[in-house]
Amino acid sequence: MELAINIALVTLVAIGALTAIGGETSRQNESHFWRKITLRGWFFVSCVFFTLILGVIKEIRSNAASERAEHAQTKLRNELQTANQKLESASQKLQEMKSLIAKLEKELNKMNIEMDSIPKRSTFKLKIKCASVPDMDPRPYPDNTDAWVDVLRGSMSIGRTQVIVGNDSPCFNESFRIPDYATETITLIVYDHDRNDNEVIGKALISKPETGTYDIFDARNNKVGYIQIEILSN
Ligand SMILES: [Ca+2]
Ligand SMILES: [Ca+2]
Repeated sequence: MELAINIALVTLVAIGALTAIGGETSRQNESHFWRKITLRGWFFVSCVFFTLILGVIKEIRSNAASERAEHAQTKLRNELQTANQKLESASQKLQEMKSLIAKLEKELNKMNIEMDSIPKRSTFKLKIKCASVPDMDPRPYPDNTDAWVDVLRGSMSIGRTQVIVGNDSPCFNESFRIPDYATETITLIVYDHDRNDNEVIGKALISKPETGTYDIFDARNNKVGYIQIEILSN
């Protein structure tokens, strides 16, 4: 549209100029103003008038275009400012999230360390093999000890062996399942079975269950014998 107006303006100016220089535009012998103007003169006046109209239209359009451009620029500037504010807010949230993740990682590492420090629980079989015990039934009672063993995991009773009658070197060869074991002490309480009661011979304390021989201590903490055990997988 602007191009068409410019071409029209240039054309009108050229036509007006050619009209003005192409012949007389006024009559010198006519005293009345309007009658002084010749037909060529009126044509020239028309060209000037339309040139003026087109010039005004062009200026109005140019001004409107400038206002639109300024408005668009202001809008873009506002949008850019809003986008920058959002970017800054997002950046701040990102920093907060990074710090939260770092804190969570630290907590997770702490929990992992704590979990690693918790003893792993396992289940295994403990076999009571042979033992050596003192003679708890000296004469005139029937000679030799009638031994049996009570098995405990911590304070929990696991089971007991059969009585081996009249033998100071009894072999039990009985296995017991030790469930959910962590760090509890395995206690083997060795008894002598008597007619009316069970006489405690002593205890073997096993803090770390391994196949081997463990000493039996009486109530005065004197070593009175030993007992052999074997640790088997579940
Ligand atoms: Ca006895
Ligand atoms: Ca006995």
